[in-house]
Amino acid sequence: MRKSSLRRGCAALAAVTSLALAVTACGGTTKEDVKNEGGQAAAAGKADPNAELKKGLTVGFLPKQVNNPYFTTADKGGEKALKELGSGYKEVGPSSATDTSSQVSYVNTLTQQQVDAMAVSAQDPGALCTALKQAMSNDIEVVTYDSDTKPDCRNAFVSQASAEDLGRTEVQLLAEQIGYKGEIAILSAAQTATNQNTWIEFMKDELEDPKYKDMKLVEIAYGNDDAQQSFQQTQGLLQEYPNLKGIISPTTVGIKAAAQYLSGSKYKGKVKLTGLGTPNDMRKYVKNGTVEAFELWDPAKLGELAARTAVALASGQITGKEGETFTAGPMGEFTIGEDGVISLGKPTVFDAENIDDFAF
Ligand code: RAM
Repeated sequence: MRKSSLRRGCAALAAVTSLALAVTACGGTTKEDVKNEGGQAAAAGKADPNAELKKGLTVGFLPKQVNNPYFTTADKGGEKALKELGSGYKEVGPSSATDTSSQVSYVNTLTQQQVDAMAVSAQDPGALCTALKQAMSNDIEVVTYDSDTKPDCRNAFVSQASAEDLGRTEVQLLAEQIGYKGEIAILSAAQTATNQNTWIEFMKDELEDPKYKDMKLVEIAYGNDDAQQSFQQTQGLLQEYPNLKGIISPTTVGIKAAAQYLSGSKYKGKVKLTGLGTPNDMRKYVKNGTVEAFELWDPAKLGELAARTAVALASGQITGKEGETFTAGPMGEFTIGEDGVISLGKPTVFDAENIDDFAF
């Protein structure tokens, strides 16, 4: 048995008293106790690449937002992998991509429920740290996927692609479409989102290159991964900047809403739009000439890799240190990079030529 009776006692205590108090009272002893029970490699804090993958674990997925189709696809990928591995899956999460406080409550609930691991897409880099550290001190493996927290607040981050690549290529895609000239804007998700903010920093850096000297970033708007807000923000950008030539929306909700607005307006085909979208959402806007090209990774594969990473951590195959390797089932071998980052791979650029080859 992986969990000690002492740990169960602590969880019971956590259920009747404040979680913070219970965790403080039980934290260290419980963790060591469980680690010693779990095997020598784990007790010594070392990965054992030959450790057998455990079955019967429970992994809780906590996306930024449960009613976002991108996360539905990602988390289903996690669920499928866990089923194949003989472990259990649950998903909890808020319905708004700006509800940071309820994300904290969900982390605490998963900790109280003694899941073996959690996979979290963080709405804010710092806000979840205390709760995630409490989870880790209760011997729960914490994987972030899609949107990271700080490296010391989780065991590993499963990244969709290199953040630098994503930021730079989105600028390159738009620049080609507008002939390297004119005013551009960004329509992002929530103002706190770690993933979008990281990509935007690389976009700004890319724009420093002299080849973009005739392009000007005039505004970064936030649609909060809400369809209506993103639609209104797009409308607002075009009212405010009548000479706007292009928009980058690095969010599946934002790009879809922006495409919807442009497609029904006089700007269709004139104001260019690129960013990160799903082929299923964007197909009709590519076919009707609103959008030329955009990119994304396969969200289901991201969820699958998050699940397989969580199980490898919970089984002691990896600890999240740079240089460790593990086999993620049919996805092949992955090596953990700097700061515990595991990268899914390169994104795909979709356009009229290839969009019908993808169904997610
Ligand atoms: C939205 C979310 C998610 C992001 C994708 C591209 O669904 O903001 O975090 O990775 O877009």
